[in-house]
Amino acid sequence: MSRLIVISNRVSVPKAAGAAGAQGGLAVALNSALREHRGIWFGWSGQEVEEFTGHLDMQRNQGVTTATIDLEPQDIEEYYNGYANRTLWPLFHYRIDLTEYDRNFGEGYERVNARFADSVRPLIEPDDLVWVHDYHLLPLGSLLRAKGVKNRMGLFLHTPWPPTRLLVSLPFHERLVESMLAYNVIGFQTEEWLNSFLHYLEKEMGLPIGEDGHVEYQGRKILCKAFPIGIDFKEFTEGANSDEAKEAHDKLKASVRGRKMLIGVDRLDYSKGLGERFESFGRFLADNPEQASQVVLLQIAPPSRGDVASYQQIREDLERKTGHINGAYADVAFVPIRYVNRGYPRRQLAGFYRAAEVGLVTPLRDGMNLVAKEYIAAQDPEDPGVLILSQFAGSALQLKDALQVNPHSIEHVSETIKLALAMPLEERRRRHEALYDSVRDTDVVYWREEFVRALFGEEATPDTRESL
Ligand code: GDG
Repeated sequence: MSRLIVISNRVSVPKAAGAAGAQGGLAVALNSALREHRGIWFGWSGQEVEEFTGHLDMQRNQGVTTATIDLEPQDIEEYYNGYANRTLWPLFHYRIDLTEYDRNFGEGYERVNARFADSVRPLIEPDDLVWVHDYHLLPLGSLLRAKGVKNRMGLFLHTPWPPTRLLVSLPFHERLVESMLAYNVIGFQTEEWLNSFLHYLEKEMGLPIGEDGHVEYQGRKILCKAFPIGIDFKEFTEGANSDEAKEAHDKLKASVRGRKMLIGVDRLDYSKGLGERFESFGRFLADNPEQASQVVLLQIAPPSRGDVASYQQIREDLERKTGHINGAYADVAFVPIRYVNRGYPRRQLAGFYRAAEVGLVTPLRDGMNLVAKEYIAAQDPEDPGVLILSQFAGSALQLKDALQVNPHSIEHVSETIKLALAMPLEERRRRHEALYDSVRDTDVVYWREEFVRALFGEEATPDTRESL
């Protein structure tokens, strides 16, 4: 069977046995794929060295080989903090107001992608399948082709793909998109992002789009397709039924003393709509004074990308909003917003989700959003909570039975909170059942199998397909 070479910005090294539950769903799925396909996971170690050497640190853990390189401070500044997180991330989340166009960032991005290509090239054998992840590494495939790699290569983008009108604001956008056409498969989270990409190919490059999503470019066929990512359903639901989850659930329940709880869990990122969420909750408290002392919002928001100014600003903004709302509605024994800037082990998180009557997932723009799926998977089916979900999350296309909202409309979200808190058990169960089936049936294993199957492409024999 072909080996799988997974390439991403960072590598998530498997934890020692017994601690496996601490990993995210994506890491778990890729690790299991790598074990099945005897693969290698290549990426940046997260470490800094004074001068780039290209030294590969190879390790073997839990049946998976990882290969990592260290980067220099200038690489991290220009490629990671710069082009990836100050240019592409905001642009891909429709925030051209936050997008920085700095030529040094672009050069750093190309330099680091070339360093990735140089370092991973010797690891690739002729029958390997190469699977590249995310916006950090869009041109990597074309750099590997230039080094003679003829293997089948795929790219999966975890973020949205922006509308053409926004993308053309990026200097050298033509070069960036053209470089992506070196892959055999280009995967997106949803049809919406896929269609934006195809629109660009059609309008800006004049490429005809085949009925089946194939695009022809320079005599090669490229499959562009949506592969909606899911959670590791089995691992997550096992975790949700563990003693650790139950203990976290019971402690949290006891601490709210009979009040109803809403929960948000998000990396501290402006794309997640946290400011609007807090404002909506404040509006709910203002409009429903009889409930103001009976409802708590627990917001877990581990900081991320703290070296980038826009992330420092969102953090300050949220501290101000929390202080304002808590100042107005708290009393000596109660605060309405519990705003927590740290992460928790996954099993505890599952217990927290189950303890909350309402899951608030209100990003302004999100490739998919796994928290929405985790909230559903963690519920007690006999007495499930209600999911309020932004219409701008990729997951909204699948999770039709959630209460969908426009997160920009403070009034609409506030009214929906009221509706969710009052929803009768029968309706909660009916909605939950449909949502649960969808989260279970399109989990991360399904996602990975679909992608790898597409990556095998025409070359796959019935036997290799079977072995997936
Ligand atoms: C990108 C795309 C896409 C959060 N707090 C804690 C914690 N988390 C975990 C959640 C969830 C994950 O982080 C966040 O995933 P999301 O999908 O919600 O969002 P991004 O981080 O922005 O991910 C997104 C995803 O890639 C996958 O393709 O869905 O659209 O932006 O799993 O549970 N985990 C733990 N403690 C925490 O406190 N253990």
